[in-house]
Amino acid sequence: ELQYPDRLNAATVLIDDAVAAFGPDRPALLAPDGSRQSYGELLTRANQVAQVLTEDFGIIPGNRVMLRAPNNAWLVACWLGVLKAGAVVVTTMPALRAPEIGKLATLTRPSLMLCDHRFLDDAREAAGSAYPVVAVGSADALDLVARTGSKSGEFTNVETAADDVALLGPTSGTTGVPKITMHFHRDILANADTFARHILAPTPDDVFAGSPPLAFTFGLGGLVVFPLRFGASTLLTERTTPVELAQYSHDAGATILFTAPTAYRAILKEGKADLLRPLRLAISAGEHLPAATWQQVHDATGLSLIDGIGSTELLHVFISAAGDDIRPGATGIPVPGYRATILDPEGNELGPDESGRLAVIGPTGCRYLDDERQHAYVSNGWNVTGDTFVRDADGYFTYQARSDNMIISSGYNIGGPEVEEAIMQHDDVLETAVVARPDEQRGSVVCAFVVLVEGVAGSEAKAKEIQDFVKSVISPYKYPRDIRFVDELPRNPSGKLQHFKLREALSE
Ligand code: 3SK
Repeated sequence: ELQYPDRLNAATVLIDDAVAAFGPDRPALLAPDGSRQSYGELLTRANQVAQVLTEDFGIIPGNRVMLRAPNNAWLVACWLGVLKAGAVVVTTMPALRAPEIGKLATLTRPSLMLCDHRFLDDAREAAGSAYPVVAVGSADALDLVARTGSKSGEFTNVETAADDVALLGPTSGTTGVPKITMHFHRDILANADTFARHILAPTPDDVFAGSPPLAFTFGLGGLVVFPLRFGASTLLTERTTPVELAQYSHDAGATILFTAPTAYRAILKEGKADLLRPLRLAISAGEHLPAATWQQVHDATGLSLIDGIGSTELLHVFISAAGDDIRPGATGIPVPGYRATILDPEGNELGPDESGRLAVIGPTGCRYLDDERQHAYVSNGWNVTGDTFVRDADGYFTYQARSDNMIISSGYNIGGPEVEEAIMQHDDVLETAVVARPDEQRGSVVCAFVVLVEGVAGSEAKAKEIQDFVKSVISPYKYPRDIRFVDELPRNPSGKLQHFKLREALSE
């Protein structure tokens, strides 16, 4: 069981205590251009941000501060500075447009926003006169960077309670209707002390790297909280392609990489597997990892991808496996500190090999801000996810589908991801998403949206070829009767596929 003191400020542990434990000169933040910031420099900058917030803007404990920036050193300093001041971080993706930011502001009521100067237009439009928006990195005198320059860098952190709220993390999940998750100071450390400690076992010599935005708790954990908790370094890259990410990680000497299965596939398809070889660990999450992708990465690099499922509701990964415990195709077993089970629609626990809703209990469980959907998500203490899983007799959990993506066709239950996995094995396919298309005769039919690799054209003959291929890989009744070639698939700002948009497109 995790034990934290009653008075706990996560920023004190992650930066002030880290400087004391690992020394001010250790590299903390790396950039692709080779520049670096030490733990001591990051502490000074975070203190200066806390001074600006409290002295210039009157931020008091409990106030909410929205952050909007790509993954860079300023965003980390702002994130720590807000926590130091006892205020609450509200994360927002840089990709959001004014109406989306406005929706989040209505739900979270920020007192201030710190926004990268390249994203100011939408931020200011959304804020109107409701709260100030302070630019980060524009050469004007009111800019955060200029303001911090006049501060001493000395700050006494607010002694928050371990279960004071530290973070409001919006999640649109895959449905598009935002919910705001609340996380305490102790939650922020808990994922480092469960998933990171037990599965990754980082040391100060590790260099973390990855693609997820820090506004997504997958990125916040993997690229900020875990490295700082263990005195390691982290490479922060603003928008990159998967191959650029692999190149920068390679050049920076990264040892632990966090990204999604799609990115691993893209790196392999571009013939850049060599760049991944020096890694100590490669983590795949944010999306289902097909066994075929695991195998391709293993064959090309020798790496055994660590799969993981997490959620914004539980902050980070709660089922995973490492080393000899990895079983390709299965996500893994509950991370120490978490329990998981499978529930039927009435909430009864199911036995081995029965598929149902994945439910989880652990130290970081879900609290939505002021949202009726809390009652549906947390039931009898279980966090009931939106995913269908099956658990085998050894306790391994294997993904079946999003619970809203089980396709019932002529009485057969077909998991969309199983069909996606089969289609993905076709050499000409870059990406696919499979959904149910309503059908009078069969109830539903399997419909696949397919992105082909560059240079291959979609045609009836290509569709037939893919259908025949799928029939040779999985039970023929599961093949996609309807194949539609598209240029890209809809994804939410954290990169998750939005199957619901494809279903909507089919019903239009
Ligand atoms: O699996 C996910 O989508 C996830 C969500 C939030 C944090 C971490 C992860 C892996």
